[in-house]
Amino acid sequence: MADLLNKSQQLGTEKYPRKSEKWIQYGTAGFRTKAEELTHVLYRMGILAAFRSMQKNAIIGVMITASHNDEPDNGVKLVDPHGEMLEASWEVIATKLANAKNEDLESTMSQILEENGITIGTNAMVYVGRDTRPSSPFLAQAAIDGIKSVQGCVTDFGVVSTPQLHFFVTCQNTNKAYGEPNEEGYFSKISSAFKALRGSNYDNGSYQHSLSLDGANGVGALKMKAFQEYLGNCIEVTIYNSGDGKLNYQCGADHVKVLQKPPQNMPLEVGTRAASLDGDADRLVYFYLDTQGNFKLLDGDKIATLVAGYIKKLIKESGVNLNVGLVQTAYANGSSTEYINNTLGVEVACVPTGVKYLHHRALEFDVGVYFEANGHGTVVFSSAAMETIKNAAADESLPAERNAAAKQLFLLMDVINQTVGDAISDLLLVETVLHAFGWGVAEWDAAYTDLPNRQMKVSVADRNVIQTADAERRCTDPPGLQSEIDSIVAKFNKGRSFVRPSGTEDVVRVYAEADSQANADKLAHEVALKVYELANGVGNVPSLPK
Ligand code: 16G
Ligand code: MG
Repeated sequence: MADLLNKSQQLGTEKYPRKSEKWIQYGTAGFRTKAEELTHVLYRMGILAAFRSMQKNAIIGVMITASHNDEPDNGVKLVDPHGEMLEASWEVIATKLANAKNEDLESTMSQILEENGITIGTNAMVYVGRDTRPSSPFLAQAAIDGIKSVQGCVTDFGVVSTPQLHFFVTCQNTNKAYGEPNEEGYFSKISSAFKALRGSNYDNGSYQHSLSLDGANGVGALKMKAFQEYLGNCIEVTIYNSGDGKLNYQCGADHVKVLQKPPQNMPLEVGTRAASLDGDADRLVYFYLDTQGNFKLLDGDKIATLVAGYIKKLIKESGVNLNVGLVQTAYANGSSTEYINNTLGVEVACVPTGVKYLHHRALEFDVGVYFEANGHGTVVFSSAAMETIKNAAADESLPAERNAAAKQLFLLMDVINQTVGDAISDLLLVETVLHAFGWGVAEWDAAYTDLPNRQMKVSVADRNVIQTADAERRCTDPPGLQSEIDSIVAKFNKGRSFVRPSGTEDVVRVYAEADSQANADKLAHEVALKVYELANGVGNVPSLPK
């Protein structure tokens, strides 16, 4: 073993050395920074994925992507056996391995093996996937070399969306009970359920089976194109920003959500239903121009409420006894939470930002719908719920209406990629619900009106001086900041604001909502100034958003 680790260190030092002392941390979405600073990290994460696979005796995934970030950035995250994010205790181990000095690589590896009771040589199998960034192939090779250096086996899926990789990992680790671990398996599972739900009437009421899609010039555009072969003509998706331009540049779900404006290169006519994916296709937002030509955004909150409402209806109609819960973060628009409580009558939970928190909380419900306002989310069904739905769908002795609703629920489970938020699967889910309700985009939007809101960033000397509690809704440190925020908020009608350190960028984020856009801007600005003052702001003093 010593010999093997020694050779692995040698290859690491020669081919993928750590070139600077710069500290790097496994954050909310793995490691993410300039691609050129990541080669040693990728090699080491290959090693770590193999170790994790040996420990769990299961397939582990390595996804190379920086999601919605610009092209010079890249990143890597590990996918655990059930398709979920890497366990928190291993994030610490990942950070330690990534930052080990070149000459300490071998000893750090030995220590990880020993502390986690891992015997090297046990079969390790790692699935590797990457997004379309120019830096991704080289980084993927570094990861593959890392895996092989400790005798792990690799399946390289090439360019795939993040949720596809999660899907493949889950399929293989469930002995294919969840599906076939390849692209064909993914496309055919989702598309056959989608087509069966749609039937032969592609349009219904105000719903028309065509939409415009902004592919963010990323992997989602490629995969949607390939998907169209399977979907046939039951839905017409016109793809813009389909890969000729720069990844995420002036387009993509993050751009649309944060700037609240349409992507470039997409003609938008009044009433046309349009959607944006992000760079690795795990986020989705919708938008349209209303009859006055105003840009209207339908974000993750709108998707969550639409989907939860539909699932609740089907559960009721089928007569199965299952509870539905909805999980949000502090970023959820206040109007959405009010609508869920007062109109939908669905239990709602709030958790800190980051997919792992939402996913785990959602698993506590029979049927858990989770979405971040930024458009990342999915629906998870407990095994008992899946069994109940399956039985009701197969039970022909049920009254026809109940059985039909159960059959729809059963099919709906296959449209959904339960392993993680998946923009393409979510898009087909939204389209299914709109089709079933006979709704156009305006009817969907009419459920509730978002409170105007604003997000700002503040640069501070050390963002970790901001500590939060209560699912990031309150700030416990630095002392006095929360009471200042409280008194600012109190001046605004329907005001709400919170601050939190970003998990992906070196900034503090400020969120504010109020009764008008001008007030939301003003509230965000006043809070940003307080953060700057009390948390050691650096650089320019925050200015009022334009
Ligand atoms: C990451 C998270 C996303 C979260 C975002 C917040 C995962 C896979 N992704 O992209 O869920 O919304 O970070 O970023 O967990 P921030 O901490 O910079 O605001
Ligand atoms: Mg993403």
